[in-house]
Amino acid sequence: MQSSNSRIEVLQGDITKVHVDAIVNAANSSLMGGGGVDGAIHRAGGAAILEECKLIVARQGGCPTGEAVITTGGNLPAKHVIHTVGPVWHGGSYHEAEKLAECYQNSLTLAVQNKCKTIAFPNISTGVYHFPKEKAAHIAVRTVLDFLQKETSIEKVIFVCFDEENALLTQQEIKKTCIS
Ligand code: AR6
Repeated sequence: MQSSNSRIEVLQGDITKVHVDAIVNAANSSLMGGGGVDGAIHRAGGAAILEECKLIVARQGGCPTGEAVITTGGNLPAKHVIHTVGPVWHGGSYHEAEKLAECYQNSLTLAVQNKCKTIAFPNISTGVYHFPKEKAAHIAVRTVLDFLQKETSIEKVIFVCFDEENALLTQQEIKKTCIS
């Protein structure tokens, strides 16, 4: 088996352009779209994504913080979109760290269940939800590496960072967190 570290990489750019089995969306509980990466994914992916989100909402009534649901990728190069809801940062005493880790764990679990081997993540919660970027990068890398150690079916996890700061912080975390 390849080491966990060799199965993760960092790209700076737009997640809607990435060719993978699934991209992850930093959504909100309504699953009805929004700004940031959520808006970009719905714009690029087209109406089919929102249609599936509406069916999910009709079935389960939205998506709680930390959980994840999966839809088609519509017109995106990715086959699927995994929508997860990150925590809003309220200072760190409201289980924000645990909830952010759950976003990564539940998204990866859903990817495995849907036979996705390659998956791309944005820096969940680090935009309008104001999770501190360094803390978020630490949680993201640690959680993904832990998951990959136990789960061999995932071949590649790409952190697609929109801004340079997140790209650098994520790279640094990967270098620090050496698991063979
Ligand atoms: N590709 C990759 N990353 C992106 C892109 C993109 N095209 N666009 C933005 N980002 P945010 P949140 C980065 O605010 O903080 C939405 O309105 C961005 O630079 O999109 O989890 C939802 O509907 C940042 O690093 O998500 C929710 O209401 C990261 O994606 C709320 O925002 C996350 O920023 C969720 O807030």
